[in-house]
Amino acid sequence: MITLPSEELLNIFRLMFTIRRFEDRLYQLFLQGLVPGTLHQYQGQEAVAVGVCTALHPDDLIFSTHRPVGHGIAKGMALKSIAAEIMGKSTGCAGGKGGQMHLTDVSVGMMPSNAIVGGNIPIATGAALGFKLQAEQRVAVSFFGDGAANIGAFHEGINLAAVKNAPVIFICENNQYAASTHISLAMKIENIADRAASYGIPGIIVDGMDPIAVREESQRAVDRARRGDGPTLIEAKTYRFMGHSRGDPGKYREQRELSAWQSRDPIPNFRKYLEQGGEDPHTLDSIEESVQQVVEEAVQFALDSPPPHPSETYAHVYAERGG
Ligand SMILES: Cc1ncc(C[n+]2csc(CCOP(=O)(O)OP(=O)(O)O)c2C)c(N)n1
Ligand SMILES: [Mg+2]
Repeated sequence: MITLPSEELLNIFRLMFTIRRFEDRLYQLFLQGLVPGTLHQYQGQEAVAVGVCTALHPDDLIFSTHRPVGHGIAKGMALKSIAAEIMGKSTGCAGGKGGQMHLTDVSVGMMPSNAIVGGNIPIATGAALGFKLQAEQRVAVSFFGDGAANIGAFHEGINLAAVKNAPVIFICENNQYAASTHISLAMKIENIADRAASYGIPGIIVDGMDPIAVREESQRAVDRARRGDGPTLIEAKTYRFMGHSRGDPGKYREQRELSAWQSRDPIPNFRKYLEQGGEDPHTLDSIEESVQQVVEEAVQFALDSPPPHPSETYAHVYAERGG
């Protein structure tokens, strides 16, 4: 088990708590009719985004999915720009025209998230190949779900990364379901990480409810990629506490199953772990309070922002000729 300085442990706690609080607040806003479109929420999976992203440098790139809020926050996106985007406001990261599935801030390494299941796997591989060809010490990370592991792009992207020793880390967040389909109905093997053997790269299984375990395995994979030893496939076993998207009542899963995973909630459990390790509960309380404030400020900013101007409708659709 790695030992991290107290400052880093508190940062992990702060980031996970921020994701949870922000997602819960977005849900309320959705119920108030203030979120156009739908939401794909990340509650339950926070330890994965935070464990991975705290192992990265600011100029490393991450590639996310239709469920990108946790990844964006963990990589350092400003909550204001996420809140405004999700509420369709002109101050959002995509000018309010992308919505919840299209979050980006290239300045912090959050590449535009991609709602095509499995779509970012070859793209992250391409970015990593670019780093290698330009002899840059950066790495790329592709986040995707268990459902994406059955898409053709998974095979093509990982195989190419493997043969080219590209500095990329593939993070499969196995939350057991692709929409309403349980993983056992979609594949005959239990562990997606086993597929790494067929590409000749390491395949690692990690407890996706434990941020330190995720951090440790991610660090190993990042170090390996930076050394020039190629990609790793990490399968994080996790669970989403909410439905697939906001219209999903989740009738395909048993309350018993949900409760069992909720008892492994990474946030209260990590708080307990920190307190047992001697962290002052008042410090943790004040982190929670300050996060709450930052979330409210972001929401207020989004509420106060104007929608995109109609004259912007066709802006950013085509590149300028010669531009
Ligand atoms: C290529 C493609 N097929 C289908 C969809 C519709 N779709 C959106 S999310 C999703 C399920 C994805 O499951 P998984 O990869 O496990 O990610 P999770 O939602 O569990 O995070 C589907 C089928 C899509 N966006 N892209
Ligand atoms: Mg899934």
